[in-house]
Amino acid sequence: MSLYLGLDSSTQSLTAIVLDVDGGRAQVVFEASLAFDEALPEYETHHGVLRGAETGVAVSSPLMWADALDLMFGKIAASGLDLRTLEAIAGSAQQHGSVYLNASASSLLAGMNPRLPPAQQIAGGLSRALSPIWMDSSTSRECEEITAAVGGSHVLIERTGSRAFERFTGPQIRKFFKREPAAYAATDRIHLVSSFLASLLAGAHAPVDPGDGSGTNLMDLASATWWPIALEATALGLKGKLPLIRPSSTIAGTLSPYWQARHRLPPSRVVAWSGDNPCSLIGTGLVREGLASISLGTSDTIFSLMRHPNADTGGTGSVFGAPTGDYMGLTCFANGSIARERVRDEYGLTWSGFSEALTATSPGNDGRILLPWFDPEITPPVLVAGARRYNLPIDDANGHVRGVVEAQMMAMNLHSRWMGVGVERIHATGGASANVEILRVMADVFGAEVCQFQVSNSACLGAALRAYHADTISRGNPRGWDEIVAPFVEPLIVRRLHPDRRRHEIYERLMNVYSACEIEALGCGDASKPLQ
Ligand code: ADP
Ligand code: XUL
Repeated sequence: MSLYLGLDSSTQSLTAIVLDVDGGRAQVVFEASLAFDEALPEYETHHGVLRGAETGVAVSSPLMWADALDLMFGKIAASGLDLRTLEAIAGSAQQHGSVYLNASASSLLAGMNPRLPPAQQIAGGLSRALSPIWMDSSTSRECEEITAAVGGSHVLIERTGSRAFERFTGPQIRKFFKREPAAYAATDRIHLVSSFLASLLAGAHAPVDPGDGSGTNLMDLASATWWPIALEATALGLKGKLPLIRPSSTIAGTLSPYWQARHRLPPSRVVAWSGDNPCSLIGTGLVREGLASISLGTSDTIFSLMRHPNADTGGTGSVFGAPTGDYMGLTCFANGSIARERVRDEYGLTWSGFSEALTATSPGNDGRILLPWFDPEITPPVLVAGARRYNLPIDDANGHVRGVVEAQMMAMNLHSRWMGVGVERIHATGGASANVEILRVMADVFGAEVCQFQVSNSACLGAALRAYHADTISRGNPRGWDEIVAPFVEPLIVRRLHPDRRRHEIYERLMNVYSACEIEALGCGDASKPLQ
């Protein structure tokens, strides 16, 4: 019996999954989640986020993430599991967010007192109190500056896999460098959320993996190294402040004496952490081409594995490194669960009322269309928030429920075509994948089979599987990804939804109308021509 721990520090919550692996078989023996707003109210976040006075700013507290780890280890230690066989720990984190540390951080990380919680001990190691996160859309100017300095968007896309996106770490670093030069100069190390939390566990600076490094606009995708031209275009002296980039299976260190003593844990291996989407790729079993996953979390994302980094020259989506050593295409939508919740709350519904409204309305929504851009949107880029309605009265609750879900699914379909994946099967994950009625709309819009999983946090499951995989490598007995994922992820499929041909035809026609509405709302062209 060997135990492997996966942690997922997402926008709103921290989740842990422990796998018990016996021979080739694995089962989930522990799963727990804590929501930041409720578990750590002193940080005053709303859905895990703090909004600044400046439009588009979205930040969160790295100290809150550290305290959440402590609370979670407390739960794991009290679970009754025999943790002496906890071999390895890996993690997943919200992508793009950055944590700024000064030169005292190394010694603070290494010398923490196990009698005290982590946050108060590392607070002095921060050179910036709050971390910008992926929901931040305040860096358009920096995106333009970086794009121009590297020689244009096509160059940035070709080298890094993405155009400059407001939420990506490079533009965020540039804004900090310009606005707070003294604090930038006092910064010794800039971590991603993933590498920061791995560093906290290991008690020493941990590397960034290519999956999360590719969400920075700073990494050369082909060589998985920092790209000097992008570093220069972003901020002075940046190279010396970034962690090393190392493969996802790298052992970053051993669980530090702090965590061992504080929660009576063994010296488990700490595996490099990655982003939540690369981890979800593993947790939904996408180690082969030709499948797609849709994650309905705080953000909605659609992604699939790529053997070759076929970047999106149109600039809609991104190519990231995958934990398998391959690549993954991804398109991200900011108005995911938060938009669904907005509609649910606006009309005083519960999730079951939301599902009933979907059942009570017809595919196509009788011509009612909602563009659910309640917050600034990433895809398509909408910097000034504001929902748009077509034939949809404001007091029409059912119309809004179907409107938000249909718009999200049609947008995902239209804006993932650049990946060139003929989607026959979609693996659905994220909190809202628990909702079968939402998955039914997904199946019908895509005309594809949709698989629902028993574990809705595939990022966390993927992290636990990464811990297992890296451990087999470090023991000199490596197991292939197929061998790790196939026997484990497939049995977790609890439901398969098949598309209805007639409904799919309705959506195929409606998608032209929907994309014309997007074009019209964006004011960017002739609405009679559909988006490609
Ligand atoms: P993240 O990991 O990005 O923080 P999760 O994947 O944990 O988010 O998803 C959390 C979200 O799932 C909640 O904000 C909620 O909106 C949504 N959710 C949970 N249950 C349901 C449901 N039955 N129907 C629709 N959405 C749901
Ligand atoms: C992906 C993205 C989001 C975050 C959410 O590019 O910005 O999916 O990773 O945690």
